[in-house]
Amino acid sequence: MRFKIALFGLLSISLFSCKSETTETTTSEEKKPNIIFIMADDHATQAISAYGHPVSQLAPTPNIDRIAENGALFKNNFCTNSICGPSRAVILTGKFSHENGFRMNGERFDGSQPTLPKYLQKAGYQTAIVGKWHLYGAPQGFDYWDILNDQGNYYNPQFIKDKDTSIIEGYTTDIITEKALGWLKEKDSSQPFFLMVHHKAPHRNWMPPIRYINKYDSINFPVPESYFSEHENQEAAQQQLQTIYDDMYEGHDLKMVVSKGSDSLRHNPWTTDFDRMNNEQREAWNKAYRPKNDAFFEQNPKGKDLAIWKLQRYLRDYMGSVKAVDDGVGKILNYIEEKGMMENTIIVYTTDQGFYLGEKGFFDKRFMYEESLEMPMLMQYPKKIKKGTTVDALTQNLDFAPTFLDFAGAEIPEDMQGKSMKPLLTGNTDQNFREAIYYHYYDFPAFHMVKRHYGIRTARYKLMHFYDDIDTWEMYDLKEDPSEENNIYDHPEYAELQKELHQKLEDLQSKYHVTEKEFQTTPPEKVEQAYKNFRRLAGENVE
Ligand code: SGN
Ligand code: CA
Repeated sequence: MRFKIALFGLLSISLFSCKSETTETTTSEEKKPNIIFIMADDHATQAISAYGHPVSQLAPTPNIDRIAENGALFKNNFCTNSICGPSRAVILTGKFSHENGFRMNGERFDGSQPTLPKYLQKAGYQTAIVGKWHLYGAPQGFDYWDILNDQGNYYNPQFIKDKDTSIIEGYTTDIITEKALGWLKEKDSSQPFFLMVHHKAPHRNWMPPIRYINKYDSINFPVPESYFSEHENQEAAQQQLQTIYDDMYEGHDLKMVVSKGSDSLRHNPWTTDFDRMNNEQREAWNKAYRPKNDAFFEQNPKGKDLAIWKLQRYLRDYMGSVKAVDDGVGKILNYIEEKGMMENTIIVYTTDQGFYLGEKGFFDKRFMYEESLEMPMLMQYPKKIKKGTTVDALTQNLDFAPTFLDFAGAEIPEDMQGKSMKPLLTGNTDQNFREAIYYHYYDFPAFHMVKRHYGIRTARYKLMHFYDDIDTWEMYDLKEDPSEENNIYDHPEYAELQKELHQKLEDLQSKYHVTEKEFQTTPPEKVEQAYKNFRRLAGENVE
């Protein structure tokens, strides 16, 4: 039987090898799966319709949802450190930030360490990455790479390939999709492949493609109940700078203009996102925004109405940017289907961390509260994963690398701290996959001024400690209080639970080798200066 399959494999290679990939040779049972890892930037689970949140039902993502329909939807997947570069480093290494050395944005990833693409290369894979990298330094372990410069821009972005930097005309999400398809068409079809497709969207400042600028104008998205929260007993939340109605830049983020009939933006500290558009793009952009900006002046909202107006503008732009990502996912799925490669290709959709769509009044991420802790995760692999699977276990981005290596039949290195999720996907549901996840955020003082903190989350409870220039504990019962507004840390009736969670936290810190050096603090004058700098950048009058 095996002989026949092998023979047919050979035959089909010789039949088709002269053509450029009309069908892939997927006949052998042993064939390693291809892996396409599509990751957006800051795409909240609330904005993916497969997750069922009301926001996403008004602006659905049918193509991303196809992945869950064809395979699995992870219901409890979390990041270990809710910020871009660090999350990417965790995905590449299967190790926590304190072990892979990349704790916060702006640091440099040590690319010489062992990573997932390097292990996959050893296992016989061709590896490629297109789109956002954001780890500084050239990618290592990739046979092919073509990456955005730094954060990238929505229009006419700069890409870096080998030693060349060039500006590519067009809309970034579409360009990244095209680059991914281009590589798929050209790669060597005799080897399995690992392709990372990393979008910039829907990262701040949420600039949709021209085709979707007006897409959601008539939609009123639901205003979260916690939109005007005063963050009682949540000192770190009281001191953040990521509230939509207080901290968004009216020009750069909200595309508000100085006066009726004008195209001139209000506060816009970096002109580069708009200045780089060509005349045609700029004209189409102004034409689309002018009527809605005029309507704003006629309406002239104030106070809470203005805050709600800002939320609507934010969500319409955000969902318009998401829509282009969804188109791109559809194109990749269609291509794989057309080429008959579905069966043997693992296709993943995820994002680097969760995001706030107005919950607690916030945008951005960083906090260990649910919206930014959660990471959407959808995975299909028809050969091994049943359609419509849901995974309830507590999984993390830490587990991605071990999972792919496991599916690729490669050994999982001892020092990876994550676990393979393969058993959860292939029917051997392990009820005890993980009792609690560990989280640690370091990026303070920095953009949005979210204090350093760490904590654990079990299926029902969360315990976290904010430190640096403060020292506060928070604890939540997610079943009773899913929006985390009632900090029960010092409530006497939870004293026993508090003790248990502290014990679990200590156990996890010791299991993952978290040492004293992870709890450094910042001199107060530096913190004060940073608050001033960010307020000034936001256009406030600060001496
Ligand atoms: C930029 C954004 C911030 C964002 C960080 C990190 N400001 O600095 O709002 O938190 O990136 O984002 S912006 O006005 O320049 O867009 S991350 O996804 O790279 O972690
Ligand atoms: Ca991000």
